[in-house]
Amino acid sequence: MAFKLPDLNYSYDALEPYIDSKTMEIHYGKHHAGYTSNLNNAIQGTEMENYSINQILKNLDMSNSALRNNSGGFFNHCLFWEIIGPNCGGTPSGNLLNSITDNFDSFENFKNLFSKAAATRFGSGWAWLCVHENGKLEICSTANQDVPVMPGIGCGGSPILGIDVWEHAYYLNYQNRRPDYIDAFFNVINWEKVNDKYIANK
Ligand code: MN3
Repeated sequence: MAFKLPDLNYSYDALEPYIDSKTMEIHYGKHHAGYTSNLNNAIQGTEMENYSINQILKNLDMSNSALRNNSGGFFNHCLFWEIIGPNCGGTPSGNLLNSITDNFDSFENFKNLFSKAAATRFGSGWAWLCVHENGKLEICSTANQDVPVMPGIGCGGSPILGIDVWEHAYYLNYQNRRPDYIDAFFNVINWEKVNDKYIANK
């Protein structure tokens, strides 16, 4: 069963001015579509054709670079489109806010730490907020399309929030100003979705 590019639940221009329409069009329609078809090519004719994306990631042979890059690229972007949206931003509430306060002292401090992880990831990659099974939250970053749940990544738990810091995610609008893009990203985070993921994975 082949993986499919998931529907985007908002229009390309819905996240303006924070994420511009052209970036959305290329990022979703070209980059994510490319990871999806390359993932399907990488698993074709193998037993992984019947695996879920989570099974593929958790059992990954890290030396298989085509599968590593494209299973990660597929999964990471699925999560990314889900946890951002129009009329979002602000601060989390409920269980997630309590947990962020417990783990990082305050939302502001969490925001600083997460932004720093995203700003200091050298080259291409992602910064993450992950939850462990005991409810503990962790901020980390990964290179390229690596996912925290891949074997031996050393960045634990399940990702519930991620920011794509590949240049393709921001360069048209922000050029080399990655910190401005990171600031803007906080205006499109769908905290309700992140809270749902927190509850489902802790
Ligand atoms: Mn991307």
